[in-house]
Amino acid sequence: MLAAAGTDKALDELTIQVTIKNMSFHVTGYGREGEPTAIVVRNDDGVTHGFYSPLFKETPVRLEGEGYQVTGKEGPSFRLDPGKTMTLHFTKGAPAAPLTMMNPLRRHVIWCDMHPDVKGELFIIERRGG
Ligand SMILES: [Cu+2]
Repeated sequence: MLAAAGTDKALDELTIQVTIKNMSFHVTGYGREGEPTAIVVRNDDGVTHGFYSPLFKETPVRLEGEGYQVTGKEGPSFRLDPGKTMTLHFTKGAPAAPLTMMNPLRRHVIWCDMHPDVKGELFIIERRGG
């Protein structure tokens, strides 16, 4: 969608929902490069899970909620105890030319750094080659 110059209003934060259940990630929603995006992570399992993505190496993340941050050997990771919810706020890249339907949906892997079999993907609409 194109915004007319001078009439920009506050952009709503896009939300990606991640539920961890039965030792797997269930992901809905997507983010968009240059716009504030929130990943809402809920742990429905009976064990503590980790949440890591290489995305967090290049993009600063603000944590809210009941999770906590740890420093893993591959950069910042997060921990979420059973029954808890946390929100990770970030903006990938910078606002620039408007994105269109032609922009690709790029996948970013996510995984639990405590259980190697628990992994999934996030989707973010990005500029080609960006
Ligand atoms: Cu786990």
